[in-house]
Amino acid sequence: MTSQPKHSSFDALIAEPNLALAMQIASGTGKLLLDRPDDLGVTTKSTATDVVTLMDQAAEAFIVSELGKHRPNDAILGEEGANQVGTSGLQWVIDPIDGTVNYLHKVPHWCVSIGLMEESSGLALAGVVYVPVLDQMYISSRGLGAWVVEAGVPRELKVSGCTELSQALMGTGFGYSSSRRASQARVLQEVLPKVADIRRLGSCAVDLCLVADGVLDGYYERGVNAWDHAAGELIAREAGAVSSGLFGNPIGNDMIVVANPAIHGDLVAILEANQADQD
Ligand code: LIP
Repeated sequence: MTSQPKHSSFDALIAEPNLALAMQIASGTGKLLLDRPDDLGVTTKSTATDVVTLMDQAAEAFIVSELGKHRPNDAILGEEGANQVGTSGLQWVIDPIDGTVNYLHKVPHWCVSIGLMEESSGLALAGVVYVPVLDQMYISSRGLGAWVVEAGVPRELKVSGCTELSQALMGTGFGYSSSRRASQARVLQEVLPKVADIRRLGSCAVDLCLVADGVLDGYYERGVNAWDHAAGELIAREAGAVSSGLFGNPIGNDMIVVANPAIHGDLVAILEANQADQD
């Protein structure tokens, strides 16, 4: 279980070269994605509801090419298949569109997510989550706090002060297979009566940034991948959130629970009591 509340200077944060590069690439990717063709070339991946568009692929190709120009020795892992080995010990973990279903349906909550990890430890070093439709750039670098830049104006991020789970607005998400969704519905049935309300906004990375901003009090989900949470989880922790899996496990595909420190333990307890890390 990790948490690291920090206070930071925005100037020190954006002077960090890896973060500055990630911001520049995320901004360029956002521009590319806002210029939508009429035909998005939709196909499916793991199930009939797991969609991918030509724009996911074009955006990933753009990010990989930009990283290749500026950081040729770093490894890259991307949702749409990028898997490059590096020699620097650093790995970029990218999701060109987190919230592809929202992108397809023109719901604004989709983003470009770019995280930088230390390969040996798996520690997140920097993260950018850019929401192009809302022009919100959420950023963090390890130890330097978390900020959002909205239409050019920076603001430091801080988790909510909610102290009662019964008052908490909780984010979650659902997987793409019916069997996974059935078990997530079972868990939801137990969580929903114990919180103020639930939001399913459709992007893990955006949900994590909303926890960082105190808009959501917490977020949990089973089945998300490294590219979904690499950047957002760092941003949430640097804004004061606590992050963990269940039963003492680290965050991962089985479960991610990220919430303000006052409610994280109670949320974990409900999820553990309902074995939410299993189908
Ligand atoms: C999606 C998430 C969403 C989650 C889905 C999926 P994609 O990512 O961010 O919140 O519930 O299971 O992982 O497929 O849009 O990149």
